[in-house]
Amino acid sequence: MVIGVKKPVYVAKPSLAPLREFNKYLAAIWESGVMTNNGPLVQQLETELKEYLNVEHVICVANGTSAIQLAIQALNLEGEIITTPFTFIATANIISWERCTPVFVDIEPDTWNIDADKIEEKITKNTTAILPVHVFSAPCQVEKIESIAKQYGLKVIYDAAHAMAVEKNGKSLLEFGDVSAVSFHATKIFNTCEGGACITQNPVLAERLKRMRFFGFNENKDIVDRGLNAKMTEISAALGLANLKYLNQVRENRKRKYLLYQKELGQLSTISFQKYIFDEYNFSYIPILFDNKEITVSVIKMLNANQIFPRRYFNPSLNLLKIFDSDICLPVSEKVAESILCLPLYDDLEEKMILKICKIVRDVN
Ligand code: T4K
Repeated sequence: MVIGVKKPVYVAKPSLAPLREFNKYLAAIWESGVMTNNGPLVQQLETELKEYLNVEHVICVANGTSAIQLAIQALNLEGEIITTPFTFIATANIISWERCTPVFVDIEPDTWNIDADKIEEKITKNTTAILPVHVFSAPCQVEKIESIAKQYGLKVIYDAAHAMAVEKNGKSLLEFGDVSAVSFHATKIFNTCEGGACITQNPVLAERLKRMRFFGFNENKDIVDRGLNAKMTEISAALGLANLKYLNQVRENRKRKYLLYQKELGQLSTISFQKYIFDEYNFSYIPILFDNKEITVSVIKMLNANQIFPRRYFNPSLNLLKIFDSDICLPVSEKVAESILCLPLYDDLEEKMILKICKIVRDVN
């Protein structure tokens, strides 16, 4: 059955401020000629993000992957890093890229985040850190993870790529851990085209992260540390400044659309939604878990036939990838990864399209 759909509908589409607002910042760049190297717009974005999130230090960087990379370097990590297999490839790849070993721990069956109760059994004398992901913005068990980390003297880096604009216990979720690494990629709820940030409450670590993203230079351009080039450009910062003004609006709008999906699909006995706490979620994705892989594949086929392109975030479970040389079986993650599907969700996705998508999903089930 193909229901009339003209333009392709993708899983994501960037949230963009009105062009004229971006242009105002671009005009300033054209005037000054300052395009990069931690210029005034990057500094302004860091200040505005700090205020928006109510956190101590925001260090804007080139992308979410380099935010994790810098955190690993700044904390001098080596050996084994405990992480989740249910995430985007970037999380485990950057651990391995930094010559550390990702050690996968299975996930909770309802939140799909790392199962904190299974972390301790994977800690060895070589473990230096825990790197959980707040997947689709649902907070991990941050208190439990903090207490394990304290007990064993481990560092904690949160891959908070999805977790912009989420609060837990009245404070930004990004305050937890030694560093939170956020992504501002084009497909994220808040975007700077490519971009990301390290968030930390630790001033010494913040200074190190700033140096390391800039070849190891200090403010006087003395070379005082190791480093790489992970700077955000002024053009990205300009887009961020324009987009930040709309972030609350974008979040509210996505929440409405998410809830419409939930209302339309909630009665289906073959699906479940991620478990989340209403006020601790940013509704930037609409992940649906089907009972089995066969239904997921049939739904994808039928949506594709209607020019609708959902995505299997995150399939496969990363422990199954040969590149990580891990021969363990993680049944919960493998099962979730096999049957998960993220449906389209973005600002100008029309309600009638959501209703169509839900009808197709219901018809297959
Ligand atoms: N940790 C986690 C948990 C992450 O999810 C990610 C990234 C990272 C770390 C790393 O952060 P970054 O280094 O990327 O900042 C997309 C994004 O590229 C990636 O950032 C994101 N997670 C991941 C979940 O989704 P793909 O491979 O699905 O991208 P792509 O190009 O297939 O885009 C998906 C859809 O979005 C397209 O069908 C159309 C739409 N789109 C895409 C782009 C690039 C647009 O409308 N405009 C665009 O410019 O990874």
